[in-house]
Amino acid sequence: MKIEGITLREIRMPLVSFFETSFGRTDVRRILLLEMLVDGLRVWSEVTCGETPFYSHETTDTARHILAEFAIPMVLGKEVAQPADVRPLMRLIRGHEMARAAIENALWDAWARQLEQPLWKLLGGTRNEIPCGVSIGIKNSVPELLDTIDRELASGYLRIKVKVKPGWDLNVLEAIRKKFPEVPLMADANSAYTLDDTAHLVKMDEFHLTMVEQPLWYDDICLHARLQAQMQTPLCLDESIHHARDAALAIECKACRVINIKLGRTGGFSSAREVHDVARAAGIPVWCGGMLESGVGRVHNIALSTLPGFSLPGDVSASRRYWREDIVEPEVEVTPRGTIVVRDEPGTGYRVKTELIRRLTVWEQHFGVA
Ligand code: OSB
Ligand code: MG
Repeated sequence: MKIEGITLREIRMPLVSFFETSFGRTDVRRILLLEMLVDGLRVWSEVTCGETPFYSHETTDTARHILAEFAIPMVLGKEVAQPADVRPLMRLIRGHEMARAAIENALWDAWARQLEQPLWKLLGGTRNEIPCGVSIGIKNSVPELLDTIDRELASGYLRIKVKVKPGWDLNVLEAIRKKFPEVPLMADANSAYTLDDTAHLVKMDEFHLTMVEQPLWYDDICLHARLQAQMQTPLCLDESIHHARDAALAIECKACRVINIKLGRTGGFSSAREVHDVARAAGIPVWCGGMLESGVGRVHNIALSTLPGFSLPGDVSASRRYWREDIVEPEVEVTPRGTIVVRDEPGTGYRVKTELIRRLTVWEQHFGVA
């Protein structure tokens, strides 16, 4: 496969409603898309970073810088036999997994289309229908949150994740449990607590949550083990897992009992699959996290979620939860049983709406053959 050209584009897409976490609120997404020309075939991927360096160090602007100045020059004009072979070409880049992931993930789609096979099957996927949950942000009031949960459950979603932070946690979980005693429920803190909050966090045990996600520091693995030893509720790591060796360390020191795998945060399909394999060998269930992706990133998340270890509902939900109009067709839909049926067509199985993307584009930059 020869990488003949790459185009970077930033598109702006307003969310249907704001999304708030312990680190802030997002109303409009600034999404970086990558279009790659491989052996005459055009394929797309999404850089899944946020606008701010509050979830990870990567932002829309740093990803553009790293891709344009470093990653793209390392791969442009190069030939690779398989998508994973692009990783050593970029090995000098430390961190910036989301930027590098966009290059590898585009190649996966190209490879699958060349082989006329569905991407999910090439990855080793074993399920053709994936279970879906929703991630619900911090709202202006508890009644507003309860109404949102009601609506999402009516749409069929199989588990509810709510965002928590000091001041929006035990009170909120208590209100949810009063109205929805049995719903599979979890809480994501995005690193809003420290070990000094242990006694407070242990109180979450009474709400029989399926897990608490990343309560402590974004860059910590093993101090989470001290909290896990005090809590009955399983801990799940998100922010701090970038590679298979992070997963191995977390499992070895008993820092978590579940792992959230994000395709961008782990650096692309091959690294995400390595994290999956380590977790699976240790009997640790995984699920696919989301980054408020457009359809381009979302359909890659669907393919990843077909691997056998993804036994828990992920944050991969329908296009309409985020966008008035998504940039892929068909749009991603969730069945009344709370699942996404995986498409059995070459590549991702979705087409990219290039005309709509052109209208949403705020800048573009071409490298090699345009
Ligand atoms: O921590 O999982 C997270 C969104 C942006 C940044 C971090 C996270 C999230 C979500 C939303 O929880 C998941 C989604 O619906 O895409
Ligand atoms: Mg998270």
